[in-house]
Amino acid sequence: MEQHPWWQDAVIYQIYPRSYCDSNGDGVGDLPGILSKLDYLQALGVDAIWLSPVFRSPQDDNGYDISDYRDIDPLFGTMEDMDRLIDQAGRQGIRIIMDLVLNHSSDEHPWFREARKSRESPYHDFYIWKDRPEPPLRSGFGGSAWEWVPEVGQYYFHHFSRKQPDLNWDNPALRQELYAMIRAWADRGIGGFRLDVVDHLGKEVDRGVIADGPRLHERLREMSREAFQGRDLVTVGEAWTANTENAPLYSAPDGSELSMVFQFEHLTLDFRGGDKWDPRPIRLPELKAVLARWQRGLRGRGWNSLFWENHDVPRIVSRWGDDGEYRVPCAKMFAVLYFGLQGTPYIYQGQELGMTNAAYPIEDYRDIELLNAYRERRARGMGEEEVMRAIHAMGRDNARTPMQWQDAPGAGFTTGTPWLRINPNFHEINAESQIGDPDSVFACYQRLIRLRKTYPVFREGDFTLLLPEDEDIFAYTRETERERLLVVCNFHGRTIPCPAQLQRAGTPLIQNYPDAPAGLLRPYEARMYYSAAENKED
Ligand code: TEU
Repeated sequence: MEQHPWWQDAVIYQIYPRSYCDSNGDGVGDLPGILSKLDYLQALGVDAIWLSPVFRSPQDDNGYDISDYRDIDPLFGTMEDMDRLIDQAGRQGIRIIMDLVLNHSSDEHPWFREARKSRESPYHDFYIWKDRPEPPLRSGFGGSAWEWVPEVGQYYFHHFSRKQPDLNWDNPALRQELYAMIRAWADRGIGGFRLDVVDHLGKEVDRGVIADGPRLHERLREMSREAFQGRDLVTVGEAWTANTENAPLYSAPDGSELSMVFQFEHLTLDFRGGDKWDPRPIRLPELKAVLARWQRGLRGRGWNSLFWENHDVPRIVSRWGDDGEYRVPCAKMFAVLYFGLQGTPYIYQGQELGMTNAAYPIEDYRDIELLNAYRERRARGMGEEEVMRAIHAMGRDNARTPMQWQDAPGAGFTTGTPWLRINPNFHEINAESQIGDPDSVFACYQRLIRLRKTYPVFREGDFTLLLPEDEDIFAYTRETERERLLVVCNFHGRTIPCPAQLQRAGTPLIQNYPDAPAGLLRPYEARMYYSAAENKED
């Protein structure tokens, strides 16, 4: 069999550290908390943990504003905790992936503190300055993307909050500083990196081009040469603008750029006119078309990241499924659906329990993007109810609520006051009640992870979409010369007929109802069948 990198068989678990497990009662999750959950993660079966940023930070955007790339924020622990985590996780077969925010730093980073003092400072050119606020760009978090600094008589550019000044990637000295920092982490035993807004690194502000700029791929190849190659790392770039044309560059099999990218074509389908705050219902054929295009487009030419959730998007059962009556079968259906695809699956903390979106009054939210969106819309005269509907559908904090470990005060997350309100459904939805229960969402993920490690067809099989126009059924096959996988999912909450071609074809590997009557698919029913050359008749 051909050699393939470890991350093609891997399942990666995302931890949002402030919401995972709080060991010291300050209401914020921390590294010792994560250490205490390694047995849980090992039992789940994941190969790596992607940690959202734990670097030193004023936490304006929950750590996506870094003031020291070479230190751990005291909120999360110490460098010794980090070393212990890398070491202990390694012993349990789990690699640690760190989240590199290289597009911008915090305005409290020493580079920026120097940069804003004088135009003569060698650090001034580490950032992007203009004498006038032009072109008139808008920040992704609302307001102008330009901020005036009287000391230098210039504006600096910030695509995100004003506490997140963009780094000037045209400056070779800056790039070398970043590469040296990455190498230092790799030397500490880090297993890989997630790169925040990686598609912004080739920006040309003068022309108003932020994402997917002309020098992007040249930059990524340089970074790969200088910091990644020869080190057995997994690297995954976050790229909202990735498409099936440029993804083979990002994830070229020769390793010249990154291992893979997070693409968002499927997760932006419901943005009406591109506006995430104005979501619309999706039609299943649209979703199938997008995912099928990615499966075909990257076959042999790149590698897919597979995911429904992360810390920026809603919980999938609440977004496109059912977080009420059919929550459990629905959570399993989404699990089966994406675990059968080609690529590396990511699980966002709590997804393995079928956690749902929170919906709070505005006072209970903390996220800068969410709060800015609320204020902006209210100021524009939009009604309270309409604004809150959008916030409840798309606000980032809805999926950032603390991990639900047990039905106990603080949900087993904290003994103190949680930084963000715990979803009140923790009495019903929590890890303790699911571990050991063969019918739980947790057990479904556990099994899917094991299956991916058992059958090469998950890594290699050729994808074929079945019934592309069907409004309810998402079905596909994955095939090699020796093996065949058939995945059949009812994407909606009503019972429908099951076409003959989708009826039992091989050994059932997994299903989310106790039986599987021919001819019918019940609400959110999911089935996965397997056959191999030897037992084709099975
Ligand atoms: O997100 C990139 C990004 O573009 C987000 O603004 C995203 O569009 C938004 O959350 C969706 O509504 C990354 C991080 O994942 C996010 O948490 C950070 O806030 C952002 O970069 C800035 O670092």
